[in-house]
Amino acid sequence: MSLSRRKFLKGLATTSAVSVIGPSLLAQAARAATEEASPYTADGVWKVSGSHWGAFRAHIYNGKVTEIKPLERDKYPTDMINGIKGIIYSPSRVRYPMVRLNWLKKHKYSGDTRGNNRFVRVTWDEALDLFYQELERIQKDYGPWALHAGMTGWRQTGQFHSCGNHMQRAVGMHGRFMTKVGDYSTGAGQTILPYVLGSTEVYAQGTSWPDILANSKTIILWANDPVKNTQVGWQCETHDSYGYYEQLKGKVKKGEIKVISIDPVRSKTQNYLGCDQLYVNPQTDLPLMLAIAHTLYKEALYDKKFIETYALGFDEFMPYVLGETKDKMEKTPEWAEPICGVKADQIRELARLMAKDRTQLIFGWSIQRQQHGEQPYWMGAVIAAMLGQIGLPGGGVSYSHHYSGVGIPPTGASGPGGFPRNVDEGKKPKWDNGDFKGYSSTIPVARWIDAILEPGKEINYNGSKVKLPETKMLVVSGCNPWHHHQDRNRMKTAFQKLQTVVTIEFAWTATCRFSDIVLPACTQFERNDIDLYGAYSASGILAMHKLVDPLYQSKTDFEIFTELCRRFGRHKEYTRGMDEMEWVRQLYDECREANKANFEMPEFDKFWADGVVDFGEGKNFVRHADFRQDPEINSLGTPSGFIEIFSRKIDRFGYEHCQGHPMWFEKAERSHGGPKSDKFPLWLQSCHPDQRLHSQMCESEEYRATYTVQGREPIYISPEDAKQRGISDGDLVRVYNERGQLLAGARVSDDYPPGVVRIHEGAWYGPLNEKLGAIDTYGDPNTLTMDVGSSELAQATSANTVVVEMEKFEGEVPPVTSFGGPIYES
Ligand code: PGD
Ligand code: PGD
Ligand code: 6MO
Repeated sequence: MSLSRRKFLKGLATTSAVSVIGPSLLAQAARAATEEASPYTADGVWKVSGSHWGAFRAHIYNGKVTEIKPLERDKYPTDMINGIKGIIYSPSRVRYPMVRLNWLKKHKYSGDTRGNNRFVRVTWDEALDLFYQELERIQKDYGPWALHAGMTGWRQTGQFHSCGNHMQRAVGMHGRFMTKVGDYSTGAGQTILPYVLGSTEVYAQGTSWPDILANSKTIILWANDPVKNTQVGWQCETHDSYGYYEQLKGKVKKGEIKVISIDPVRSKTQNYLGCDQLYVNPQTDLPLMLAIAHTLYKEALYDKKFIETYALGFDEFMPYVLGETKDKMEKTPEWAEPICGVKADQIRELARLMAKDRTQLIFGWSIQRQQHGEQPYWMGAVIAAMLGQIGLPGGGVSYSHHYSGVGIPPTGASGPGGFPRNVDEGKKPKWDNGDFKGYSSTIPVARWIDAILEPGKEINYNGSKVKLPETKMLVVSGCNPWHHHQDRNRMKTAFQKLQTVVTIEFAWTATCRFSDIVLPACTQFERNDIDLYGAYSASGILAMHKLVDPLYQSKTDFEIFTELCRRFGRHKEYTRGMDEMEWVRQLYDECREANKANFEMPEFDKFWADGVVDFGEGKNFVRHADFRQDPEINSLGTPSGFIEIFSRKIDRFGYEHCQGHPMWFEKAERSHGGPKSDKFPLWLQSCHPDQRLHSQMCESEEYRATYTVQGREPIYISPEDAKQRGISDGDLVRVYNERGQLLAGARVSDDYPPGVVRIHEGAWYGPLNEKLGAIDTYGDPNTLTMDVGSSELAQATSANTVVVEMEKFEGEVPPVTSFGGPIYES
């Protein structure tokens, strides 16, 4: 690299479309070959399909799914396959188009009763007419700023029916709307890391497991539970990662690789691997990390040459660590010990171990879903830069190995495209009004409740100002905001202000309860589709055969929005004149064309009949190897092209809680002696569920019964904390803080240390009634979480910054109100 450029930069641095499988040639071909390729019983048929939980064969008899079993190729299927049938046949299915009683009868929006769950059944035509009239009214009386149709989430798999695309294309053909930037998963990480490493990293391919297994001597799983979290994938999951976990387990046992899980909780992965745990107080990883950096520096264990060649800003950062700037505290292990709860000597040992040999840092995402969540990710990159192993096989830092098969050697094949999300090129919405009246048309995703409550407020976001638009109407599809957002009582207050909420759903979630118009979508198991098999590995292409016809009066999202578009004469444009199977075939044919130079793919009919195209083994990949090889030619996407330990750009934003380099900031709430812990001594972590995908599958009755306690969501608690409160395993408990209260069932477990409790996110909210403060009868952790942005930079969710207290529940036990759908009125 040219010295002059480096010096220069250093200076700067500082209704069912296809109802019954008819006698079409296609369906006949599919049936014949599926029967051939799979065990066939005389009294039914087996069909191949796939899901977030993996690929499977489903047995259908008499129009009903009777059994689901993993596809033979899946060697490590998840237990959650057993919950799928219960999604289709859930008592909580949305059966008919429904309109909220008070909204319909009073038609003054009646926000005060929103959430009372009293609904009137209407016809499809009535429901769609109302939906259309409301869109018209909002665009006419207000403008695009008053409509929020931007939220997206974990829609079920399948590239054609990807429901957020359908909703946004159709609503977008009618008029513009406010949308969002970022997501709940990695909002802080994906915003900070482009400044530091030049890409989001969280959604990037990571070093392949064979390289890690062959080269790493130490693996640090930092706030990471991959054995739990790779059970699901954004596209149909192969579960091939588990083969590598198995090998890792063998190497841990033989002492060939040391794995340390830095986590307050003994995770599923730790229990599986039999690896070490380094306990850390919740939300205090930053002090631990700063003390590691201090040790590496003081003991001259860091790679000076790497820092000089590949990074900028070390000289601006180290004075903070050494206590020469800002808070004037030297970040010694002794300084860190009382905050993070790790003994100073242990911190030193850890730093030495990391520097001794090849070390791979692998972060999970939970620690960036907390206040100042940008900081641990930035600091992780700084430690990795100090260790000097970025770009080496089995070294450096990863932020993605627990996600969707990252680390399985990728084949490089192209996956099928999807149904278009946008209005076609050259076309304009019916209401062609782009005037947002000075409001921002895009807001950070987690700030949408702020927009309802404080319209016109200007907030900082990633170097710019965002003026929150006054939302009057929401359209929700493929996500469950009354699961995913924080602080239910605050949400209740906000929803009272809304005029109209339309939700398109197959499960009667709390979001439906707080809506005005609910349209019954069918599940993915009631439609034909196509998917990539293995989101990051691109292992193959999967046919998703419709198992049964849409139940009750449900329709595919495609059909629902075709009918909406018909109301303003744009249905032909919306569908492009194609039906479901024509779309699926086209997506396959385009994919086949894109792959033709490198991968053989059969003609569509054969693929559809076989169920899977397998692209074979992938090739190993080492993250950042090209940058290491030549940082000039393969510069990073950061402003300087180097790793930015100090970011001049961020520094210039002048933010309080995200400054020019990583720093420790105290949280608004923290256990173990932190703020508010005197009143609420327990940290509530709302990790991702072992037996659900967020809120999906909570409606699966029999499966839910395998983990609930007295019909409630479990709260995991340490034996010490349980004893102190007179709580026994299996007791019903009330969990509370200043924001809310909920009922849950106690599970006392040694995996949890004192001061830490867990309720998995996605537990269905079941308020006793729609009033503020009403107890949640099932155990949704977001009844208690705090709704503040991570910092001025990312404005991401801070779901994991929350403390609570709990007690054994005495008194009359209210029934669970979460499940079973609405109260039908006439
Ligand atoms: P899901 O439960 O998957 O959660 O939030 P998200 O909203 O994505 O909701 C998807 C909804 O879409 C379900 O209700 C499902 O029935 C519906 N749906 C699925 N497929 C279709 C379809 O084809 N058509 C239609 N019409 N509907 C469909 C997830 C979000 O939650 C995420 S990703 C994260 S990382 C966050 N995590 C946490 C956390 O760790 N802790 C807390 N406290 N809160 C969180 N919230 C966030
Ligand atoms: P979590 O389970 O919330 O997973 O992936 P993410 O990595 O966010 O947390 C992982 C670990 O972080 C836990 O063991 C927890 O104890 C630890 N942890 C939490 N806070 C701290 C802390 O302050 N310090 C330290 N050191 N450790 C901490 C989530 C990812 O999972 C996402 S975003 C999605 S959308 C997917 N969701 C699911 C799902 O819903 N269900 C399953 N089974 N799998 C999923 N995979 C994906
Ligand atoms: Mo997520």
